[in-house]
Amino acid sequence: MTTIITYGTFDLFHVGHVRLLERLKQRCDRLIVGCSTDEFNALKGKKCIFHYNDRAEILSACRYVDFVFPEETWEQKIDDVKRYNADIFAIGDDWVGKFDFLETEGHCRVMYLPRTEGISTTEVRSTVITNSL
Ligand code: C2G
Repeated sequence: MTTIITYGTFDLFHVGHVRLLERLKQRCDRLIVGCSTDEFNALKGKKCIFHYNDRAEILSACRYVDFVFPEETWEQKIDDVKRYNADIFAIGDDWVGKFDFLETEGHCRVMYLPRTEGISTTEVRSTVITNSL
């Protein structure tokens, strides 16, 4: 039983998010996702279109995702890895190197997967705004 843990905002859920979750589920038996709360996103300088409850419900409805929990701080990852018995921490390569400490300190393996090019929440947001003018 291999468990992968990942994190993200997942606002305006798009094919880039779907393909990342699909590739992660191909590498494990159980995929657990930490979804950033609105308060934590404010710390990240992000304001979402969909609030936490909606983003978490959308993630839970994705067939690749087995469990969703709130991501409230940068510091909670080590505790989460232990709590959920995660074997692997994985995330898109826009974060490459940022979470290597989880492996070097012996908590779990770390994996960065290539992002899906040509799609992002920021682009979706600006396309919607442009098209509604
Ligand atoms: N992603 C992707 N391809 C895209 C867009 C996003 O593979 N075209 C991946 C990102 O690399 C990330 C996940 O989808 O692994 C979620 O992306 P975001 O919602 O942008 O997450 P972010 O705000 O970067 O939060 O503690 C870590 C943070 O919570 C990550």
